[in-house]
Amino acid sequence: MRTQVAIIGGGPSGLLLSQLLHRRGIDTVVLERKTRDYVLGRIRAGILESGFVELMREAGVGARMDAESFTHEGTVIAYGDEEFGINFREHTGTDVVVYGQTELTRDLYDAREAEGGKLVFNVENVVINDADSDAPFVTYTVDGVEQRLDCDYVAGCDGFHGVSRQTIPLTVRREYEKVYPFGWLGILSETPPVHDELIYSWSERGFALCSMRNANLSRYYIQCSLSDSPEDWSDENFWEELKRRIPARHAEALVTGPSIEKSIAPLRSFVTEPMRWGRLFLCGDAAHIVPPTGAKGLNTAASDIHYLDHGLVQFYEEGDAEGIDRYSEKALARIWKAERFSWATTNLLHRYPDQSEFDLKMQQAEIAFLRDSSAAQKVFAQNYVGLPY
Ligand code: RFL
Ligand code: PHB
Repeated sequence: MRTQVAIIGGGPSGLLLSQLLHRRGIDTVVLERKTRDYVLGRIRAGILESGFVELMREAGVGARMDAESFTHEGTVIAYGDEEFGINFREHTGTDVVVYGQTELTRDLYDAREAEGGKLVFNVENVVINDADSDAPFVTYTVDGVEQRLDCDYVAGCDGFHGVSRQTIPLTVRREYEKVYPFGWLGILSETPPVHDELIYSWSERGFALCSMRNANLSRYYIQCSLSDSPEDWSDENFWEELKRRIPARHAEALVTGPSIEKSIAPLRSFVTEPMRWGRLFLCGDAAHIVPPTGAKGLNTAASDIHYLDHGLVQFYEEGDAEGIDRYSEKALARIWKAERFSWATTNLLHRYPDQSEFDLKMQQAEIAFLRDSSAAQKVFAQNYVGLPY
C-alpha cells in the first residue's frame, strides 16, 4: 500500500491531522493499535481552547461540538473555604469550551469513516523504516500478517508509549522530564456539576478539581498518592474526601452518585526535542506531556497538528518546504510555554510531601497575589485560554 502521509496512532492528534489533510486532497492512512471502541472508552480531557475549536470547524467536524458544548467565560480558584473567580473574557476577550475528548474523537472517527478514510485498527509491531531517507515506509502486522505502507512522510501521533519517538536515535533526541510525587484520582458520575464553572481547589489535604462534561455528567479529581490504586477508593470515600477539599458551600451543594469511571493518572512534565527527524514528525503526547492542572494536554496536541497540517499543505500545494522545515521549532516554542503554565499551576495548587512551612507560605502568597492582582489574573487567563498559534 502507498499513501502520502502515514499516521501512526488514531487518537485525537492522528485523526485531526488525517481529517485536515483529507480536506486539502492529501492522502493518509491511520494505523491504530487498539479498536475504535477502546479509544473512545478512555476518559481524558474536557477543556478546549478556542484555537482547537476553530481547528475542529476547519476540519468540518464542528457541528455537534457547536451544538452541544458549553462555553466557560472563567474559572474559580478556591483555597480552604475561600474562593475567587478569574474571568477569561474580561481579561482576554476569549472563552474556553467544555467538550470531552471522547466526543470530539467520536466526531473525528465518524467523519473519517463517512468520507472513506483509511483507518487500520488492531495493528501490531509497527516499525518506521528509513525515516531519514527520501523513501520511508512503515511495516506492521494485522492478524499476524505483515503489511508494508510506503509514504512520503510519517506523522508519529501514537501517544507517550508509542514507537515513533523511540525511532529517533538517542544521538539526536534529547528528553526533558519532571515526575511529580502524586497522581490524580478521577471519577465520572451522572450527576449535575456542583457549579457552572470549574473549581480548582487548593486544600490542606491536597488539590481537588470540580469539572464537568454536560448538565448531567460531572468529572471530579482529587490529588492522591502514587501508591494508591482506584480499587482503594470506594465512591463513598471519594465523595467524602472531595467534600473536605472544596469550600463548604460547594460541599453542601455537591450531588453525589455512583461513579461510572474511576482511574488514576500520574502527573508528569515531558518534552522531547527535536520533534522532527528526517521525514518523521512527532505530534501530541508522542512528543510532550503536561500535568493536567492547566488543561493543556489535548490543546498542545492541537497546535502541533495545526503547524504540521499547514507545513504539509504548503509543501504539497506550493512545493515549499519552509513550513515542515520549521515545524519542530514552531511547535516547541508554544509547547514550552504551555509546559511552564502547567508546571506553575501544578506547583501553585498541590500539596507536596516534602513541603516546608516556608514553601506553604510562598504558595499562599502566590494564591493571594493571583486573587488581588488584575495583572496576575490576566496572565493566568491568557495562558488558560491558550497562547496564539
Ligand atoms: P493519545 O490520545 O494517547 O493517542 C495515541 C494513540 O496511538 C495509539 N498507539 C499506537 N498505534 C499504533 N501503533 C503503536 N505502536 C501505538 N502506540 C500507541 C494509541 O492506542 C492511541 O489511540 O495521544 P494524542 O492523540 O496525542 O492525544 C493527546 C491527548 O490524549 C492527551 O494530551 C490528553 O488526553 C492528556 N490528558 C488530559 N489532557 C487534558 O487536557 N485534560 C485532562 O483532563 C487530561 N486527562 C490525559 C488525561 C491523559 C491521560 N493519559 C495519557 C494517561 C488523563 C489520562 C489518564
Ligand atoms: C477535565 O474535565 O477532565 C479537566 C478539566 C480541566 C483540567 C483537567 C481536566 O485542568
